[in-house]
Order: sequence, then structure tokens, then C-alpha cells
Amino acid sequence: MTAAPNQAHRQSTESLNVLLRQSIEALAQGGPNTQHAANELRELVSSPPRVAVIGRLKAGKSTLVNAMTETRIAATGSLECTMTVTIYDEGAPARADIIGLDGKVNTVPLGGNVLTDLGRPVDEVDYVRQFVPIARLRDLGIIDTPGTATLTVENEARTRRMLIDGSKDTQRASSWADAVLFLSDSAPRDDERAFIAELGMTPLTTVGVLSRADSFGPGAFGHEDPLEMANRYADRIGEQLGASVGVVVPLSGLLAESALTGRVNGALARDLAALASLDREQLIDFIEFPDPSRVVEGFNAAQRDELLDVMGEYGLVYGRSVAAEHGPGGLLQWMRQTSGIDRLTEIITQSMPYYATLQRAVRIVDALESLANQPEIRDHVLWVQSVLQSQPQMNDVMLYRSFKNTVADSPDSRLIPQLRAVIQGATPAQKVGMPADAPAERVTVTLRQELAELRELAMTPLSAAEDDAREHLIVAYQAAWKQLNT
Ligand SMILES: Nc1nc2c(ncn2[C@@H]2O[C@H](COP(=O)(O)OP(=O)(O)OP(=O)(O)O)[C@@H](O)[C@H]2O)c(=O)[nH]1
Ligand SMILES: [Mg+2]
Repeated sequence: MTAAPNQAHRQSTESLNVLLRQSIEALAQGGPNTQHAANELRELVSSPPRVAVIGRLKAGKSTLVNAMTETRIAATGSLECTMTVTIYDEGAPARADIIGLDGKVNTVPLGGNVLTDLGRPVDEVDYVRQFVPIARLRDLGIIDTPGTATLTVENEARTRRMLIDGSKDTQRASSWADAVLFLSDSAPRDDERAFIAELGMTPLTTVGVLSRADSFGPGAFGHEDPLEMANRYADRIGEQLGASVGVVVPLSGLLAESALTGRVNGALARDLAALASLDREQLIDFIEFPDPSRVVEGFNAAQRDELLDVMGEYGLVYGRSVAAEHGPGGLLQWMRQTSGIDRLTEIITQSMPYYATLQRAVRIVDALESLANQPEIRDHVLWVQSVLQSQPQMNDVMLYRSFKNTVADSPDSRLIPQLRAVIQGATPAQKVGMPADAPAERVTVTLRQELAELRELAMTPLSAAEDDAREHLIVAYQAAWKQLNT
């Protein structure tokens, strides 16, 4: 029986990680000149891949970080604004390393609280790395970033320094991002699209999030459920983002954060249930009156504000009957389902670690290539490269590299969907975009057709990236064909 894609990908992730670690160790054997680069790369491969959360000011990035870690770990709010890039990695005891632009590192213990004091001016800080005992971070670390496309130029500069300039710099390898969640609560702007393109990711490592979907369009008091509207609109945003983003998921980070960080209890569910019988006008009055007890007896303003803080207006309008009928347990379940977090979590935990590992492997291959330009270490690096390239795990890496280059250089290429299917698929059938249970004879016929078309493509003008992709596709289809016919 063939392994399911996720299981196959998990095994590939593990064996690829082992191979990368061995290569870095081999690199370090090349004397003092290779050690410096090797140390930084070793630091990189000793932590799991990481996903960076990016987007405009107040897009809901830190709220999503809290939901994903099921802990209120990042400061959020209309006044709070994320000022430094922060990496969250699994580790104990909970502590934060504050890395200065001068290279100095200050470590402060974290007592389960949000880090508030950096101990030095924020302009002197390069980034912060927090170690927290959260199992979820074992497969994929998270990077929270200051908003881009804002008037706060320094904030955007910090995000760019980390994700764009840093990604080209082997000296900063230990803080590289290997995948991205791009948050936007409306149509993406040109500068955001350009920013995403500069990250050098692929549609498999870039997930779009239509954030704050609970207040989409006219919001909770509009004529239509904003989350349903957001669901329809997400695909349009996907089209606007073009080739660089794989899928766009609508999300209410607020409902997800509240549900997953323990902000919903029996008292809150009872308060919410007390609103179930109000009509629309009464509910608006309840939210707007300085004294809500004029609408619902016994309610004070602090209780009402807490309800709004935890549930948002959407949660009040749409969640109150759920609370009345199903109590706190039912309310929690509804919040998770409605928020969209389950779908996003599935993407992040099931498929993203593998693609992020491929993305990272490509960066390491590129780093070795640039190290090979240094005459004093050239021979040693070439040896490491040749051993690495001869390993079977590298076929997927080189295929992914060619996918990445094709997305960057020829975003409209007809080869992109084919490359994607080959990388995503676990079985020969899936690799040519057919269902896993398609009959072997039909898959063989399709493979033969695809191979013939790829060979013919050699006669047509292709970009260098496409030409390379074509060759890798041929190798992958031939391997699939062999698998079916031996
Ligand atoms: N209604 C609603 N509010 C949200 C949602 N996500 C975040 N917010 C609110 O929006 C405000 C900003 O959220 P943050 O998570 O701090 O946003 P951010 O993108 O990290 O902001 P910066 O770090 O300043 O760029 C907070 O008051 C959140 O409660 C959401 O899904 N729905
Ligand atoms: Mg933030």
C-alpha cells in the first residue's frame, strides 16, 4: 500500500533534515575558513523550519500567532503595535534572547507573560528570539513581524531587514523564514504584491489569509454574514495575488484566539446567552449605550466590554443563540469552526513543514554554491556539494528549486501547475494530477503523453528556468513511470 502524501512527506522531511545536517557537518570539516559559515548553517538546520506572519499594520498578525500557539504570547491590540521581529521556537525554560544590531545578546526569563521590556532601545534591537515550551512549535517555528506598507517606516524596515536582506545573507541563516502567511483584510496593494515576490517563496510556501473576516464588508450588522462574504471573496484575492500565493483562507483571528487561549468560560457563555432574545436594534443599543443595563437587566459596562473584547461584534450577533442552546462547550466548538482556524491549522501542520524544508534545502544549496566562489575553500565546498547532489533525497529539492525559479522568472509558465502536482503528489497518479486511485493503465498513458509533450517543448522558446524545469519534470515522470511498470 502506498503511503498517504502526508506520511510520505513526513518521512521525506526527516530524511532530508538528516542529510542537510550531515552536509553542514561535512562543510565544517574544511578548516577554519568554512567553519564560520558552517556554524550559522548548523544553527539553521538544528531548528525546525519557520513560517513568518506578514501583512499590513493591524492586519491581525499577532492575534493569529496567539491562536496558532494557543497562548497569549504576542502583544496585540489597537494601541499595541509589534515593533520587533520575533521568532518563536520551542524550548524550555521560557526565555527571550534579545539580539542587538551590535551582535550582543541579552537573555531574559519569561514567566508566561508577554515580553514588554526589551532592556534597550528598540532601534538597537535586530530581532528577538523567544523559546517557549509549546509542542506545536516543534514542527514549525513562527516569526511575528511588524506591519509592512505602513507609515511607520522603521517598522517596515525591520521586517525587510529580516525577511528580504537577511535571506540573501548566509551570516543570518539561523533566522531565515522558510514559509509565509500573508494576512490582508482587503484587496492586496501593489507594494504588498511586490513584497511577496521579493521573498522568493513559492505557492506551496505562501498561504494567503483573508484576515478579520468577521468584520468583512459591512460587518456583523450588515445584511449578510461577513464570514460567508469573505469566503466568496477569498478566491478573488487569490486571483489578485497571482502565481505567488497558493491558497487564500478566510479567518477570524479574534474568534480563534479567544477560543484557543482559554478566554471562553461558563460566565462569559451565560452573559452571551442573555443576549439571545434581543432584536437587531436592541443589540446595537446594548453595544452603544454607556449603560447596557438599560437594555439587559443586570449588565454593567465592564461585562459588556469584556464580551466585545473576547467575541467581537460578530461573536455577539451570531454566537449568542449558540451560547443559549449549546452552552460554553458548544460555543467553543462553534468559534473554532466558524473562525476558519481549523483549516489554516491543517495546512500549517500537515503540508507546510515539508514544503518549508524543501525551501530551506534550496537556500542551503544556493549558499553552498556561493561559498564555492571563495577560492580558499572552493575544493572542499565542491566536494560537499557533489556528495549532497548524489543523494536521492535531493531529487525533490532540485525539482522544488526549479519550481521556485520558474515562479520567479516565468510566473505565467504552463509548467507551474505540473511542477506543483509533481511536488505535492505522493503517488504516480497524483504526480500527474490524477486521483490516487486512478487505474495504473490510465496513469501510464497520461505519463507517456506528458513526456511526449515535454520533449516537444524543447523546440519552443523557453526561459532558462523553464528549460531546467522541463528537464526535472521529465526525470520525475520517468521515475513515476518506472514505479508503475516494474
Ligand atoms: N474583529 C476582529 N478583530 C481582530 C481580528 N484579529 C485581530 N483583531 C483586532 O485587531 C487589532 C490588531 O490586532 P493585532 O493582532 O495586534 O494586529 P497586528 O497585525 O499584529 O498589528 P501590528 O503588529 O501593529 O502590525 C486588535 O485589537 C485585535 O483584537 C479579527 O479576526 N477580528
Ligand atoms: Mg503585531
